[in-house]
Amino acid sequence: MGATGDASRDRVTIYHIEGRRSFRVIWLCEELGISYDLVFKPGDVLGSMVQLRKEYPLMPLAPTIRLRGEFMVESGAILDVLVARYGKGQLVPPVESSDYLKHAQWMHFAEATAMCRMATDRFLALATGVEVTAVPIGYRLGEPIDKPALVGSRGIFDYLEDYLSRNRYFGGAEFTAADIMMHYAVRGARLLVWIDLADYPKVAQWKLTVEARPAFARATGAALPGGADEFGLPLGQPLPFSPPPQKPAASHK
Ligand SMILES: N[C@@H](CCC(=O)N[C@@H](CS)C(=O)NCC(=O)O)C(=O)O
Repeated sequence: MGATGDASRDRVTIYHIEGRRSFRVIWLCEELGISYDLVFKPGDVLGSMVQLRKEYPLMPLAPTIRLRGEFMVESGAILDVLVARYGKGQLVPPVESSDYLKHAQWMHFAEATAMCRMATDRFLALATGVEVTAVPIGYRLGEPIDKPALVGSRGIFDYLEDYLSRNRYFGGAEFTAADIMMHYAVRGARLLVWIDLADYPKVAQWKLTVEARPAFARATGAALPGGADEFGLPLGQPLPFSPPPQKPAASHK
């Protein structure tokens, strides 16, 4: 199936909040050379949220886009539409390939399982007043399989590490939109559930690889004009959650 949209004629309006999921859409547009306009208030996360509510009060989520006069939410669906319409076969494996199954899985896993389960762990911690590392840990790879446990944040990262020990990208052999979807979940895990990528070297290496892409740098410049902190959030803005404690510096005898 070829692309049908005209990326030189269409412009995507992206309602953006700095450090939030709208970064995915900006990064994808930079990868594919899609023209876009950003609507947000630089340096003012709350102001950007209020502006978004005024523009699309029905479901004011970041990202929201407007394309040919229509509003749309859900980052994974937005990426699918932009890739199908303007990608000319880029950022998605051929439908008949085995990589297409991987790509499709991770396109959905990023929100439906990774972000969902990590947010569940965080909200459980907030509701019970304990540190996020004190909530029940859930199922982990390598544990006895007859032990009843739901999948939690660390089980997710065990799975990512296992997958990336056998595959270069979440898209399979090549970088795809699934890597853009998963990047937000991986980067957010440090603040959301205090996952330390030092424990997941394959995931850490993949993150470095995708962040080295020129389109990632261009997207970061556009999405976070005042600079980003270690969590990918705008510098100088209040953090939404308490950050992980600093590890004591290694002592050298
Ligand atoms: N599954 C949605 C999640 C969108 C979402 O929750 N975005 C956050 C920012 S990262 C938001 O708009 N939060 C405001 C709210 O929850 O009201 C997606 O992937 O687009």
